[in-house]
Amino acid sequence: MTNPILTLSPRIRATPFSRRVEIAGPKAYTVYNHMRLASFFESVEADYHHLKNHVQVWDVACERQIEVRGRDATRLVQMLTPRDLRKLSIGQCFYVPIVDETGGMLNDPVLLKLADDRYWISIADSDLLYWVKGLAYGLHWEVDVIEPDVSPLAVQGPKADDLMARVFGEEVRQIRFFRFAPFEFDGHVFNVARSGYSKQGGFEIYMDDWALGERLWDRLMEAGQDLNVRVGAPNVIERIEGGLLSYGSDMTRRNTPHECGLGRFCDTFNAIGCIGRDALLRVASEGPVRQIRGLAIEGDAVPPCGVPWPIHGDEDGEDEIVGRVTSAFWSPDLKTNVSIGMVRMTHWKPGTRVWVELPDGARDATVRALPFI
Ligand code: THG
Repeated sequence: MTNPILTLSPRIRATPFSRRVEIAGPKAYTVYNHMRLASFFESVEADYHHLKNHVQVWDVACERQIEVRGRDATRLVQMLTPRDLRKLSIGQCFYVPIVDETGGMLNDPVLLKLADDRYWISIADSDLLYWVKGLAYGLHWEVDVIEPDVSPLAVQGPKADDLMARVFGEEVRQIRFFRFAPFEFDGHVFNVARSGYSKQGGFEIYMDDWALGERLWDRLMEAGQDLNVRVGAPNVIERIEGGLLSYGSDMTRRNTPHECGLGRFCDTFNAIGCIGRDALLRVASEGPVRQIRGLAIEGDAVPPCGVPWPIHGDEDGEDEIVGRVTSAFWSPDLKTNVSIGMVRMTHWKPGTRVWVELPDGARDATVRALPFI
């Protein structure tokens, strides 16, 4: 690693692609599901422009899979989420809120149905495995819960289809959004989905044999030379503009899916057996009193949002804290600071003027609908 700000140890797990990522020289890493995740390479802004114009390969092995398998697999997975899984078919992905008994968000994974008795839960950054294993054990159901050797590799950007077609064949272009299918690579079969943590389009390859990681990586990089392929990573500017939330930052166990703007992924009434169903039926009928919003923050580029920044607003002539900003960055395309925060109902209407308390002073801001773009 070029800039050893992060002390490495086996506790911060390497991925099948880590040696390749290291050669590319990320300028920062973060830790996600106890695993390395590069933050950016050239600069956050340069990576952003490149992602929007070309194609990038991302080591997102940290999107760990929880495999749920067995006769009671469907029953157990339905217990985890208020989304109605009877509508999920084999070969399909669902973005699913996972909630506890109070309706609090535990994770916001992508769920893949591999077979009637087999699922992958592609998790965000929280230790969901223990919740699911605990339920399976406590219920004595016929189900196995494991973390398999699966490491997603994302190919994102407007040229992703062209690059993927060169490596996996023209048929990859036929994969529809949030669907997946098996594709062959050197005699081995990987699930390939049209999905990913960007709004630029692209795929995720569920690479399930550690030994093939570098070969797959090298093949993509070679095949994409004239497409200007680069190593990349989920980009904070692009994902804020696109309204993609980050679990642990933009939402925690203290938030319901409705507060997170994820009510459209809940069919709580029909999600029979779902943990937190009663709590969610209540909040769904009453409606949340605070909700995720975009905020355009005025002035020069903001510093990194390391701790939530209080949002202040006028309430009957008094200055009150009306929310918190949890993600923020300068957007070169929108020429303002884009941010995501939780905002109280009194101030959540787009266009509302507020001010944000940054570490280096106050900034005027305007509430915006998500996505920005
Ligand atoms: N892909 C996979 N696993 C993941 C992520 C991913 N696990 C961690 C993290 N990302 C989970 N969070 C999200 C957040 C948003 C989306 C996917 C995973 C997403 N949302 C789309 C949107 O909001 O526009 C589409 C949702 C839909 O319409 O169903 O893609 O990225 N494998």
